[in-house]
Amino acid sequence: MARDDMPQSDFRDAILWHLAYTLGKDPDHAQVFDWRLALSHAVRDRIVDRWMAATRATYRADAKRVYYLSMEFLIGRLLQDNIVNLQLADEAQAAVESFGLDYAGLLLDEPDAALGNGGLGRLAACFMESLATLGCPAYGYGIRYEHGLFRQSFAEGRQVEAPEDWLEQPFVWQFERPEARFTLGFGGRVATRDGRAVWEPESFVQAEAFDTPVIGWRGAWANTLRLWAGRAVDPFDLDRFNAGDFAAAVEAEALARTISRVLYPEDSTEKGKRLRLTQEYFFSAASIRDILRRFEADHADLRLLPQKVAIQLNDTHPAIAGPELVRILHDERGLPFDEAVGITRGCVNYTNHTLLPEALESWGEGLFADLLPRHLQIIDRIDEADAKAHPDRRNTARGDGKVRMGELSFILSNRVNGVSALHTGLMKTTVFADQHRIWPDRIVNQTNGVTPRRWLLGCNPRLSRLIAQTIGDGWVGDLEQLHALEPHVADAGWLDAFAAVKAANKADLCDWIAREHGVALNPQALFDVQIKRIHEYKRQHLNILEAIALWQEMRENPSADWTARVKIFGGKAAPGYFFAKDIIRLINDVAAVINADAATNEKLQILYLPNYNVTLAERLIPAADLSEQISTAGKEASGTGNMKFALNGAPTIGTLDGANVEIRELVGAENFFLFGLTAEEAEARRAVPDHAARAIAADPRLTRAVEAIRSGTFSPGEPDRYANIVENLTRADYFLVASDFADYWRAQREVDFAYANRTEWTRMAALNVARSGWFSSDRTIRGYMQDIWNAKSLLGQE
Ligand code: CR1
Repeated sequence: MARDDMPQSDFRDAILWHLAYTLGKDPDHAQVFDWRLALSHAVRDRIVDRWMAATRATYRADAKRVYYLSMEFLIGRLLQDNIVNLQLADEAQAAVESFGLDYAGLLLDEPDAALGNGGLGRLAACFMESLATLGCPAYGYGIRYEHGLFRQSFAEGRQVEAPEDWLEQPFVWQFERPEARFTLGFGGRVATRDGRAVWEPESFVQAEAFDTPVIGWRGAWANTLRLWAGRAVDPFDLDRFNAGDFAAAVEAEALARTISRVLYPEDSTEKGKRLRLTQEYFFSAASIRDILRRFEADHADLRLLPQKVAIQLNDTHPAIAGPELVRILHDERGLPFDEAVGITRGCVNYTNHTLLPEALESWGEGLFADLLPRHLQIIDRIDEADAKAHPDRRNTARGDGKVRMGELSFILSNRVNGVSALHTGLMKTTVFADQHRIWPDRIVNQTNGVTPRRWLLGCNPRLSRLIAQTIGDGWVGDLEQLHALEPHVADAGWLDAFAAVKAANKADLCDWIAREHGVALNPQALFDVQIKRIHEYKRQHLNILEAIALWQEMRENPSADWTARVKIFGGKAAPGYFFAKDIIRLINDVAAVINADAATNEKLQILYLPNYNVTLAERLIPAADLSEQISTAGKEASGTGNMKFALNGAPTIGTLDGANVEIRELVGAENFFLFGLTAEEAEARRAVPDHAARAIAADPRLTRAVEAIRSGTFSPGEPDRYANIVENLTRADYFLVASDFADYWRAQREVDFAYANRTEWTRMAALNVARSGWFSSDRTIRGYMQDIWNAKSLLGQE
């Protein structure tokens, strides 16, 4: 094949062509890495035409565009996702195997792009995929972090963080756009000229765009994920270089690049805070300019902006986009201030993802004024006008020397949404009660969802095949069709097939764990999985306490008919969150002791898998029997892992929190293991003096489990290693671990009992699948399009 024979149709040839002409490799010497890149290029070629067609269709229709601004896009690996959405899986596999290569191995060679921390970032990635699937013209805007979330390993049970380097190798899916650059100012002062405010920044940085196409199901539509990278305005100082000061010559570039270097730098220091606010302004301001540039290319009247542009703030991180838009419209384009605010409010919407006070951003006004002096004036003016219009308003965006980003987002938004029914209700009665009273129509609910392409079709091919054999493949684009499985749940043969899928997935997981981690698991055991960020409110420590109590009871009564269990944990703790890191170490210490106990280890094993990420989730979820969703009620805004487990046939043990409530309603109370205080009861319980001590005293199992930690059973030689955890559990216990323990224990024993009747269990698991269709992110995005963005699908017009 010659260079001119760029193959259009034959996939095998396309791979060989890219191997030669894109990568410069001879097939005889190509490594897995080269083949994977060649395959990725061949796949990418099939995306480009559709991507351009979608963009052209959007221009032609002068359609309203959705802009999803998010500090995080936890996209994970893209090769398989793209192959699945283009329906190329069989072709790709055949081609790869024809070269004598292992297809699964090739897919796994891709680094996992961890440009997010957890649920918030992964939601943004699912939303991008659903926006493309639904043909809604949309752009994701974020930061192209050189180092995503840290890589986690354990040393003597403790979390060790190492930089993650996904960009050390070419990222095939991105297109660099050196021509798409904006220069952004920071600091300086605000001057007045001809009665108008003029911001005179002190320093400047450039934002350079990198575009990644996001292709929807069946390749019908593609949108753009545009990530900004920091660049110096003058990257190289030749005079300094010639004077021999080589480091100083590139200092500006190093500083500019710092902005897009890492995700969530530690914000416990002033420097960290400053960088974080710099990142937020950097990507929000670059995005606003890009949005305006695109709008102004075709429209002269800025008052049309709300008809053509919907901006979604994914949490408060991009909240500064609002004041930035006001600033440009008023200071630079000359619109009256109130009109600029009105237009901004017509475009911007805000999703709240948490009620935890420590996660609601606020900035000291000193820092804010130093970095964004003009924006502070604008915020003050808006806030004062609002205060005048509503004299009974209590919560304002300013005051106490702070800029509060939640309040700011609220007052500059057309719609504000929560992410589950319970969470949205709590927003109205707690953090935004004051605002809700004044603007009763602003808060709406959009319960989260997950994309079935990645979280069922891609990650669970066996179950997908069984479903397709049973009800056809319409469910992939219309997940509610899973309901058609329900009648089959009564068919013993079909249930056997369903059970066989789970067993095979578990066997795969066991093989991988044996290979990668040298641990042999009992595949007959119930696989009980808790994977998510480590946080006190998610209560991994409740789970490990239950494991300790169970182990103690098994030792006491080894011949009882225990249901064998493997408890699997995965998750990272924020580097500065010491309590969470203690929990990680405790789980590892407990695992070491329990796994070494020959009296129990056929019935109880504990495994903490390091470096939890999207790829690991894709491995674990299809093999899970039980989904742990045990947060303190009122604290988990929604959860999305909970939906992925249910969809893959793992019933939930959980509290009435976040979207658990809706999962339970849909799958049926009899197919969900409920325990614990409700959000209301939890609030009330906190007011009871000594609630923790009382709960512990009332429960001999809990007393004994806590005592084992206190006395050093899991930290021999260092009994006070977990003094902090013990102290917290027995005294403050804000997250009510002690209060919920007894009921959690009860529910776990119900799980044991239910799992022992395997046919009944399988029925329950299958009903979870059949009734989880509502949790597709396609449903969520339709909701946003209708209730928030007023955006239309352009499918069929490309
Ligand atoms: C919430 O904790 C929710 C995701 C996505 C998280 C989780 O319950 O599913 O958002 N919030 O909505 C968050 O990360 C900063 O806040």
